[in-house]
Amino acid sequence: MKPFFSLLVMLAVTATAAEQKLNVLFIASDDMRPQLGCYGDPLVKSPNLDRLAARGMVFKRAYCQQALCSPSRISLLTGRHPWTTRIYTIGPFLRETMPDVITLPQHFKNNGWFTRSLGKVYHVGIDDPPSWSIPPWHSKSPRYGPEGLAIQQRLTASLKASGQPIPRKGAKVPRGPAFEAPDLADDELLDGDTTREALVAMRELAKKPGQPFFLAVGFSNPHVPWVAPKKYWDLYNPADIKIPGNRYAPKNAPEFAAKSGDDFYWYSNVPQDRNITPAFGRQCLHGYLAAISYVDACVGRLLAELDRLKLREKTIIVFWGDHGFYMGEHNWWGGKHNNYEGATRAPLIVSAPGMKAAGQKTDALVEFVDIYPSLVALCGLPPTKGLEGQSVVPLLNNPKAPWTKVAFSEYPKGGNQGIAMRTDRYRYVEWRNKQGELVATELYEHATDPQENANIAGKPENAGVLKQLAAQLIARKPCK
Ligand SMILES: [Ca+2]
Repeated sequence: MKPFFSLLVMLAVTATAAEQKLNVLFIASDDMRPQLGCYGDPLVKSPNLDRLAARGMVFKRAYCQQALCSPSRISLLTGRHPWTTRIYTIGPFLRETMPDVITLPQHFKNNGWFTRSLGKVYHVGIDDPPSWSIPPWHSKSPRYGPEGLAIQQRLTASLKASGQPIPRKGAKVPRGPAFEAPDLADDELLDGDTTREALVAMRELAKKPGQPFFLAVGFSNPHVPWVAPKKYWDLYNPADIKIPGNRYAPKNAPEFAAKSGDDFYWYSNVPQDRNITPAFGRQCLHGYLAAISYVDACVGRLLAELDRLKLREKTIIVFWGDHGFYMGEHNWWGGKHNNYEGATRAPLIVSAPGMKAAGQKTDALVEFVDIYPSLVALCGLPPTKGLEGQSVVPLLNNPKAPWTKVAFSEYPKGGNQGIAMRTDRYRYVEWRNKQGELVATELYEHATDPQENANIAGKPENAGVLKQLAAQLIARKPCK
């Protein structure tokens, strides 16, 4: 073949490959448990996420690898469990423990995709510049409406007047109330403004059809404070909102393990004696639901713009929440920070052009580390080393495809390290001290106790199953 002709052939092949490259719209929400219409919740109003579910796959049993923002996100975005990332707290940058890791967006970037981050994708302030083609964008709009801002300003002024420094993290940061219903337009608050900027970004990207993109958009709701424009509060009748019945810790659970975090009690209107009355609890739930509906509306605008720009058939959409959340179950309010079902199970919806099982749901147990290899497979990227998950593409085509995975989550608590393993039937948790000695085990049987109200690890009749689960946990291995 003559060199000129061979160049033409090469250009044609490259052009075809470029046309086939799928975009990724990667949408994160913060502290959103799977309380959505498409997950069977009767009260919440989530029409847009339900529409996404109708053209995608709902993963009914998807688990984060640690129920805390930054460790969960770093695990998902590197495709590695926390036992490999070694990041269990909010603070470390991922390069501190994994200097040469290739993150999910970085792998796309290295293969010619334009990668962008808007809002909370990595934990704010703990980002990873090599992941993105241009620096991450963050809105300057407030999380609070006028009431919350006034309280924050008052607290800040009184600290200044007394000559004290203004703390930037922890319990003493000047905070407003746990919820607020300002009568504002969506875009006057943080998540609406992030959406507005994401629409601008999408329009820019649509002008370059040969340039595939990985656009990550992260929302801060429904993380406390639950601040959503009043119209989202008005979607709910307070009389319909019920607080959970099991407001007690799981029976026979280790005391150090059966706890949530303290951060909810840092907000200005939360009773400092931690006595959350049913009336206050209902207000909190109302706020949480409103915050979910606000995120839902933001997602709806992203999806509508994708349609308007005729990008839907060329774009994979992944929606995920970074971990689960307790709203009064076990008397954990504003609760994550543990190894239980409610803290580790989170929403995951995937819509991919050409998937055969669009509109269906799967019971397969999947982990958030599975997202990275799934997107690699869907976009035909070359393999990258060290991924610990498994592609869910077979499930996108058949929700009952053969699937043998179990889901692991981790949490350090009380000086011990807990590894939870969710199997089809059980949640099994091992707690080991710094010397690696087993100090406690937990076992919950989901067919009879879906709320995990009683640890049955100590029952003699469970000795056999405990032994079997212990062997399975110890034998855990990365998939590849
Ligand atoms: Ca979070």
